[in-house]
Amino acid sequence: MRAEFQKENLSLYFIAGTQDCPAGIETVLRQAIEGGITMFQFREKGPGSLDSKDDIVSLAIRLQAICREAAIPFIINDDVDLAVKIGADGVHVGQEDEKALEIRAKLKGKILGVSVHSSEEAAKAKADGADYIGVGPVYPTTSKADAKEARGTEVIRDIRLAGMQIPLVGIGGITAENAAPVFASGADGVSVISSISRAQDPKEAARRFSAIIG
Ligand code: 3NM
Repeated sequence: MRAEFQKENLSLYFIAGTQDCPAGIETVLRQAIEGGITMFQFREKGPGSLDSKDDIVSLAIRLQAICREAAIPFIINDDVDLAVKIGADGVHVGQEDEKALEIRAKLKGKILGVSVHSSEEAAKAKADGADYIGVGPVYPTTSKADAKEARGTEVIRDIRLAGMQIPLVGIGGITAENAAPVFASGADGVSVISSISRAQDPKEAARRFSAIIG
């Protein structure tokens, strides 16, 4: 699977857990796929998320099936054991999660994404074997309680100015209306939770990004 990962998979990278989807995560994911998302990350975290491990596993399996049918990569946030158990396409971790280097060793042939907040963290993630990095928050977000201060596109530009060519998505507060500067600063894609997951019409919300992605 990892060999098939290309930066184009990052163009419109939808992230969600049950806590982000008032209309129901399976319905929202199907609609987002119809609207053109290119990758999905299951992130069951924070207030309103499921408590039961069994419920999380069975939901992950159902979401994975939806992604498989649509041939888009299915990534799990921060739970390497779950990803290995169900054969997910990859894992995404933050700076506080299990070390990327250790995960890389466990996840041969899978996609590894790492959240970074500076060009130093980006260089480390690349050296540790990340396939892509997420850089944020670009804009203020209400989807992550412990998000850092929004830095606009500054960190993305720093990373590119340092000559780093790793596949990169911007994250945090991104909507179809404010996504263009993220691409202009050198991102290969945008990661989005609420502007799709909480939209009245998630399909239309996803579709609105296509003009910017080109
Ligand atoms: N990580 P929304 S910001 C999961 O800065 C996550 O690393 C961030 O949600 C980071 O699109 C964020 O609703 C939340 O703002 C993104």
